[in-house]
Amino acid sequence: MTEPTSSTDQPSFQKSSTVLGACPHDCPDTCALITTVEHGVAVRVQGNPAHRHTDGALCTKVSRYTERTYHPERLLQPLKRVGPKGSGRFEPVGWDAALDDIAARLTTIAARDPQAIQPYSYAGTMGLVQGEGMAARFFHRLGAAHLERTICASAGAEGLMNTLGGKVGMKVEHFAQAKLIVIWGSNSIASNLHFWRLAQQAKRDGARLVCIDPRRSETAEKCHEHIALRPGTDAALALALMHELVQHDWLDHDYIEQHTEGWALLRERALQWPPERAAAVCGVPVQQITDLARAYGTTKPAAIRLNYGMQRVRGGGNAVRAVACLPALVGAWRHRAGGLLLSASGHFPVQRAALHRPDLLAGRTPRTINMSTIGNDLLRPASPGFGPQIEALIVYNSNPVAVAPESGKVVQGFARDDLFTVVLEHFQTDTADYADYILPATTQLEHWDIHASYGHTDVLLNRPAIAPLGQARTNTDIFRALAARMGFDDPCFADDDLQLCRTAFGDAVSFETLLEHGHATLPLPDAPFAHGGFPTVSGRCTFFSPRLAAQGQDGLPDHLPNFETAGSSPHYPLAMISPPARNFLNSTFVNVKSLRDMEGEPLLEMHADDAGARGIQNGHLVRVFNDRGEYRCKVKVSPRARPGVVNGLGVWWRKLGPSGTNVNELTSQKLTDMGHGPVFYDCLVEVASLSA
Ligand SMILES: Nc1nc2c(c(=O)[nH]1)N[C@H]1C(S)=C(S)[C@@H](COP(=O)(O)OP(=O)(O)OC[C@H]3O[C@@H](n4cnc5c(=O)[nH]c(N)nc54)[C@H](O)[C@@H]3O)O[C@H]1N2
Ligand SMILES: Nc1nc2c(c(=O)[nH]1)N[C@H]1C(S)=C(S)[C@@H](COP(=O)(O)OP(=O)(O)OC[C@H]3O[C@@H](n4cnc5c(=O)[nH]c(N)nc54)[C@H](O)[C@@H]3O)O[C@H]1N2
Ligand SMILES: [Mo]
Repeated sequence: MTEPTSSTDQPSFQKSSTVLGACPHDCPDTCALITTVEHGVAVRVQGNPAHRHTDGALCTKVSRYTERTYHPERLLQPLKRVGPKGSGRFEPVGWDAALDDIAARLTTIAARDPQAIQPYSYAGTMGLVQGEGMAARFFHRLGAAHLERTICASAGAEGLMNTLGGKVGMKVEHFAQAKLIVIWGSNSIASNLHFWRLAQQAKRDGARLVCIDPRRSETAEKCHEHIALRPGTDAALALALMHELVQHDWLDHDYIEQHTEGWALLRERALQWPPERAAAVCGVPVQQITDLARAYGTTKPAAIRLNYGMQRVRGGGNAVRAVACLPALVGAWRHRAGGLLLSASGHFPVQRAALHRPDLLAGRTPRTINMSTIGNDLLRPASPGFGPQIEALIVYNSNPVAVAPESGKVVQGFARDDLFTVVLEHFQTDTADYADYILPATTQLEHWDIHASYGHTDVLLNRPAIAPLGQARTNTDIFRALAARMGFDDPCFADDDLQLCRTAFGDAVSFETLLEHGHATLPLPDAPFAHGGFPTVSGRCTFFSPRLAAQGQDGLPDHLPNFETAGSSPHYPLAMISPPARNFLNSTFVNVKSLRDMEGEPLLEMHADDAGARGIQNGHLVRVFNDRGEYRCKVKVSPRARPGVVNGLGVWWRKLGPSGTNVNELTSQKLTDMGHGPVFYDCLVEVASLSA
């Protein structure tokens, strides 16, 4: 592993001590951690009370981090496949033998065409170092194919980019002073707990909370109002709100005049969306729309917490655009507790070029593969348009066999005998089952890292609390070792992890502050757009986007119906969404027993009317199916599901489900209107009882 550079940076193995860290998980909260270590063993992980966003509190998942770290099934030595792909049969192998063989295989493929080598990674850790820190340098030097990292947020990111100019917005702490909070496509209690604490504070101070979500989530039931719209109809709702703002003149004309562009055109579009039209599309009462419009038009300050749940549909980018126009119309940005937050990550001055070293490409421009269509792309033969067949896959920080859409295809691709697959992991996941080599990686308690956040605006440093378990090595060290074996001698491959931490923000953040406190706050204005100054080309909030128009797209936001809308298929009448389970994080933590026990088993929530019509009773084992595949689980007849929509929660490990599949057996590889994102929540199914 990488040696810490000075004795003060050594993890303490002797006595009881506490170590400052950061939660690595893909969650907007990016908490500051304090790990208590006794005799080299991490005994407790707690939230840091000195970090205002964490405020001493952790979610249930991460407060059990030691259970995950010391899990008896943790991978502690390199493994080589001995059974057929997918059988999960491996034998231990030494690091040198594994790395020599992997380097030799990659060298042979690269001699033909390095683009046949595909990295595949996402946000198993959000750390800038163990994420792409050394990996990007390795793959750039190699000339491997690029990966378009679309699986989560790219539609919304493009929507924001084309409206506000980037992933920027309100500072989360100011939500506590808002008088109206619209929680839009977010189950904050499950996925953004520290924001929910702020919303609670606002509620105690008299704020009204409105939740817009097809599911009656844990969050929706605690808000004053829940608007349970059909999946993929958010743009229609937003346009109807604009209609009402115009009709009642609840507009901030001065703000619109000075700080926006395209209002005349957007006004015309909005006037095509009377509440009655939107109500029919969204499947909600007209009055809910008019009431929300009145509240939004007349309450100051009004804040919108948008989340990615509403952009996993065909029109996801347009929907984010429509919602992101609202604060400018009422001048909500004037107040620090007004405006909108989807992601704050654009505020961070990450020194990507210094960290990732794209210059190592030396003029080469490898092809790009979209991670959301990995199923199709693994099965694609060589062709002039596509380039070479994918011959090798290096997976780290991701579990694509469980999380990528249309798993039937993904599994078929991973099962290819002529594909060489290496998986860097903590556990033998569904993906690891298909590897030729599994390499054991360190967890956050065992390595250095540095973190931005997408839900607040602080930088966090993570120190290693304990030595790597077993033979586990850091992601960075594994890529360094491969680089050495492949003769990559650029000095950047010698950078250790502490140097990479320093490189990530350069001089933009005081590293001394981070070393001392574990966190540092970016110097940002409280109300970033009170006087306009959006990071768009014009500096204005772009209602009409010249950029989109130049791409031949609609320059205005519009409602784009789902690919798979209820009523469009005689065979599959139910819309299925598959939002996160509270006690899992995507597919991470599914194998932690205490958390899995809390979730119970894979469940499909179904409204009583839909269940009754199919003779399904609570607890029945059912088949959920469409033309792409089939998934078996138990039904929970529940008012959390609206009529016509079923909720298949969480991303379970396939091998822990009753039929060895999960919800992604049913989702499609179609892509969103912007950002080439997946459409997990744009999916029709039918459900049949297996218990009757
Ligand atoms: N506990 C936990 N926390 C998590 C995660 C997790 O898996 N578990 N995942 C993390 C990740 S990767 C991300 S990207 C973030 C954010 O992840 P998100 O996917 O935004 O997760 P949620 O906040 O649960 O919001 C999803 C909500 O959107 C609703 N929804 C589904 N379709 C629609 C729609 O068409 N319109 C509207 N208005 N709502 C819709 C769902 O019912 C759900 O309640 O959360 C992170 N935090
Ligand atoms: N049906 C459906 N599918 C979905 C979603 C949905 O809502 N519905 N949500 C989507 C979203 S928002 C996202 S972000 C994706 C998430 O997809 P992924 O980013 O693949 O997330 P995880 O499933 O959590 O898998 C991350 C893996 O990384 C590993 N890991 C963690 N830290 C490290 C490390 O330091 N080193 C190494 N080598 N490995 C590490 C973990 O053990 C874990 O197995 O899933 C998507 N899939
Ligand atoms: Mo995500």
